[in-house]
Amino acid sequence: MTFELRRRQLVAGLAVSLAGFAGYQEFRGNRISHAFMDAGDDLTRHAQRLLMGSHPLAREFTLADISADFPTNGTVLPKGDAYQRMMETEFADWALSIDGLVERPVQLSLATLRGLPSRTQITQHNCDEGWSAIGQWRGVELGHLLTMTGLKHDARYVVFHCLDIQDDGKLYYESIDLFDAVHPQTILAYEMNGKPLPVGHGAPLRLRIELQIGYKNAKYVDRIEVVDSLNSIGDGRGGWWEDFDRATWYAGQ
Ligand SMILES: Nc1nc2c(c(=O)[nH]1)N[C@H]1C(S)=C(S)[C@@H](COP(=O)(O)O)O[C@H]1N2
Ligand SMILES: [Mo]
Repeated sequence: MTFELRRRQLVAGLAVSLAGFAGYQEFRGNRISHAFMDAGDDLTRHAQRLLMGSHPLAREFTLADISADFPTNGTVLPKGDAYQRMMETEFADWALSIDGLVERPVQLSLATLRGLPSRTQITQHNCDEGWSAIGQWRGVELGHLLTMTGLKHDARYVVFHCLDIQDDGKLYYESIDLFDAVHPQTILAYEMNGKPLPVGHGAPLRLRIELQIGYKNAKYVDRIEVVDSLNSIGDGRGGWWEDFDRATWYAGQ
């Protein structure tokens, strides 16, 4: 039996034994239907959290491993004049807002973000539609930004609001818990493969969350909101894909 198989069995076993406690914790205050839909998802996550303890890193690659052709997926050009104008001015008037349950809300220009300490990582992106690609990302650690703003005591989730409207007329968004928010490879990237982040890949700023799959990596992020519950964001399932297609909220890989 491979290590991976044994690990999966252990996780599954733990998930069952945690059902009473973790289930209660997670589902208090959530809608019942969501609780049932996401039960397996949440239990796996709780079990993984217990097993991990600290912060394992996603595998990082070398420059030679970078994919010659990294596909784009989902939105590749946000609709509307506002984004068009931002492109023309190279996002000079764009700013990232960080608000919600933070002590010091901020607005950060692209120049300011570029001036902050940065992290560069070469990682593999896995889209659940069945493709993977390796790219190099440079950006600011979300943990660094949240240290700047401070967190209020009831802060629990971080929501990434994006500026692209999907075909159902709703804005793309995603969310993660604080555990993933302070993971060292969770960055807001403004550079890909050594160049400014291309429009197709989410310019001027996108989330890279390397322990989760494709759709969690929100592109075109212009607002980060810290909340205590996801119930009142969108349809309450934690992300556009989660609302639209019942994708799992915790997409750890
Ligand atoms: N704002 C926004 N973020 C998004 C999407 C999107 O349509 N809009 N698509 C998601 C999906 S399904 C994937 S696989 C990745 C694709 O990122 P890429 O275009 O850089 O390959 O972005 C994710 N983030
Ligand atoms: Mo995806």
